[in-house]
Amino acid sequence: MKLSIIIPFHRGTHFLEDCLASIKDQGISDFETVLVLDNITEDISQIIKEYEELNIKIVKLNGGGIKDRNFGKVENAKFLKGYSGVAAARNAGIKAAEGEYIYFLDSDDYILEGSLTYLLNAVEKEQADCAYGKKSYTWFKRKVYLASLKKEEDEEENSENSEFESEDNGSQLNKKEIRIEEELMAAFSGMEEERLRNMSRAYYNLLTSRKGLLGVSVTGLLVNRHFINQHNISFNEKYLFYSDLGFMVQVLKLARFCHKVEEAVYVKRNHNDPVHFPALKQLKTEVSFYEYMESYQEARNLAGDNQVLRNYIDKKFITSFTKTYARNIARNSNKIWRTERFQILMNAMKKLDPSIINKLKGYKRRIVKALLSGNVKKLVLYVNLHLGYNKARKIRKKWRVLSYYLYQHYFIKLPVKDDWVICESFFGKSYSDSPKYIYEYLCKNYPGKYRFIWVINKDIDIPYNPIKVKRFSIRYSYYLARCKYNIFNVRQPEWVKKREGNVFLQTWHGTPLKKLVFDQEEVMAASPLYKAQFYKQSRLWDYLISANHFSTKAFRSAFLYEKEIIEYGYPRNDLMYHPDREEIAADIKRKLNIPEGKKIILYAPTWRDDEYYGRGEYKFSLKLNLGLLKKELGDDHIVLLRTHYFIADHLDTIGVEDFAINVSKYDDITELYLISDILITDYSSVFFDYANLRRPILFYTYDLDKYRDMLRGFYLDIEKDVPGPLLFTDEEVVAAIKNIDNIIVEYKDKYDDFYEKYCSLETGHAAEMVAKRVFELE
Ligand code: C2G
Repeated sequence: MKLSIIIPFHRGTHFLEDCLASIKDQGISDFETVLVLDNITEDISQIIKEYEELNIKIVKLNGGGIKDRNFGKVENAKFLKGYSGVAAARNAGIKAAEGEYIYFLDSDDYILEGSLTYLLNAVEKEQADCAYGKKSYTWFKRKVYLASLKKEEDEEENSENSEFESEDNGSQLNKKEIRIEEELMAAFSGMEEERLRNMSRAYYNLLTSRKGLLGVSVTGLLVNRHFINQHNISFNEKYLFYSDLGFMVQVLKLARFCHKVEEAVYVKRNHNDPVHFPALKQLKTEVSFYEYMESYQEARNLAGDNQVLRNYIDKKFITSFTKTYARNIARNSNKIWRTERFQILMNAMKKLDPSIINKLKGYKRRIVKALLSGNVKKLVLYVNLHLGYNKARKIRKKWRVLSYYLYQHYFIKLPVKDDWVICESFFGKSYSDSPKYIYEYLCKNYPGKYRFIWVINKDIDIPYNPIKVKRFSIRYSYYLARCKYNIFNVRQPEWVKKREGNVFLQTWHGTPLKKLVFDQEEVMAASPLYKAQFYKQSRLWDYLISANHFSTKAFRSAFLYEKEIIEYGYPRNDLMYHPDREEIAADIKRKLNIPEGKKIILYAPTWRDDEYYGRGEYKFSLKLNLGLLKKELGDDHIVLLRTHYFIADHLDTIGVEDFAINVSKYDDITELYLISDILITDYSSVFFDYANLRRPILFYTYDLDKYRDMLRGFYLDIEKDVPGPLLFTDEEVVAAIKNIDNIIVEYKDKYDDFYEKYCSLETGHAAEMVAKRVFELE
């Protein structure tokens, strides 16, 4: 047999499925998949059956490894219970393997098409002992990642400048690689140039990863099994984190040749849910420092007389010290860093070749010298100066850093004001949503009782004359620190602390159709830390509002929220039940210069996770043909275009100015609902709110399959449960509007059921009920 793919598996069947699917797509035949089960709790029988053709060989671990080690205090201890560890799993995998070659793949990662063939061809052709591919990092599941690669490819192809832009960087050596090549050239004099270049790239990849020694990994490595057995190379099972290092050092030291194959891509998938599926590196134990030091010393010994390898390992150690450990010595409140751990680091540093230390410059040199001379005070001083200087540089570049700095060091020490209330809606982008309605209720009914601060980034008038501050300004962090009450409808910044006496009211901003946070597998344009951050931030909320039982249930699972959720309906929906809503609507129409006697269609689509410029800035291209709509409906209709607040693109209404009005900048969408006769949306939560008016709703879902299956997943069966038709073309939209009276009749029963389920808690007094509850008013 040609190949054994070794996969250690502990938990996360959704990861495993992607991993196996990627093997299936390799188009190879003479291989086996050695799946090593390490104390699993999930049922995988169905998956095994489905991937029978992968020739799966199950190996069950029975103890040993790190199973009985004491890791001190561990944040996620439950994940270590009964776990033998990846080192034991890989050793067992090697033992069971029968292939000529071994490939290391982790159950939470996957590989791109053809990777194994490229690697196998390369080792055979070059008679190498091992081969190594490229690594790609993502937090997307496979389907989404492949689609995003395809999109990139298409865009590159379509781009006019592509021939100028797409210089192949893969084949060009960067500065670091050139230096490594030179070093190797000296070490392995006599080796053929081409081979040397490849060898150097393998060293580069395996030993110079950004992530320090922890980043040294066997994943993506194809290695000859006889070579492994002949040299007795194995993983040291006592390590939880650093077992790859020793293994890799032995392979590199003993391999006649290690081939680098650019075409073989190993996709390392970042975990975005450390609460349920932490990656190994997301487990924090008290022993990781000691394990690091031990495995580092062991790796040095294993490198033996191979000076080049040893130098790499030492340089990595210096980086770990200058980047992480020195900082811990200066800033960590645990004294152990300045005593015992300082000593251990000092002793290790003393063993280093002075020529490496002499090459260091500036800050790094100063702190390494301070360590060597055993001077803790000096080291702490240098680190603090360095960090202070960096902070000052950041402040010069970004005011928000200063604002945060003042918050953390000064404002937070001032007393909390019991009658101060800070309100914010959609990151200060508008005066709107539930915070607005709760605020207005309080101002009107309790004049003078509270002092209000509104976070608003633009210059607009707000009734009752609150103090206005811009988000992230210094005044913002001042008030944030001092207000007792905090009302907001999206998450607060991560650095906000909850002070004694603080009351945080999270109103949220919609009944969810699209799956949220922990119910969502991928969080595309957001940071991979999104779920972890969300979890931390939502722990600080005291009250969360929900408009219906359905939302309450969804928030519980999506936010892992256990505190009370108040189900009073949405304050922002009160307006639709206001006794004077007719007059209010007439005023809004006048304000917007809307001609009398025309039917108003509000088009309010949502954003797409995969179309973005940067964080929080999304693209939107209008798929509604305004020219056609104007031609067919223009005599008695007008359209209000309303993009989501994340959308950065401006909609083009040139040529249809008298028919389409862009109301994307209008603050409060509830006021727009009130004046509209028909709503067209897609997957936005706006229809849950609009249904309060019992007016017709159309769904222009031109990209339904992509949105539902690939990007988000829905809580509802959109094809069955929504109170209006799904439309896929402009013609269907036009026809539906012309036929709106029949649609109303057709959807009447469905609409009634929908209203009952999602709107029946609304009384028009949600703001009052929420305010009384949260502010403990009579
Ligand atoms: N919104 C708007 N204009 C749009 C779309 C949305 O003003 N064209 C506002 C509405 O108040 C809506 C809210 O933004 O209720 C949330 O918009 P969604 O499109 O639902 O998207 P998202 O911001 O992802 O909200 O649980 C809430 C949602 O599922 C998440």
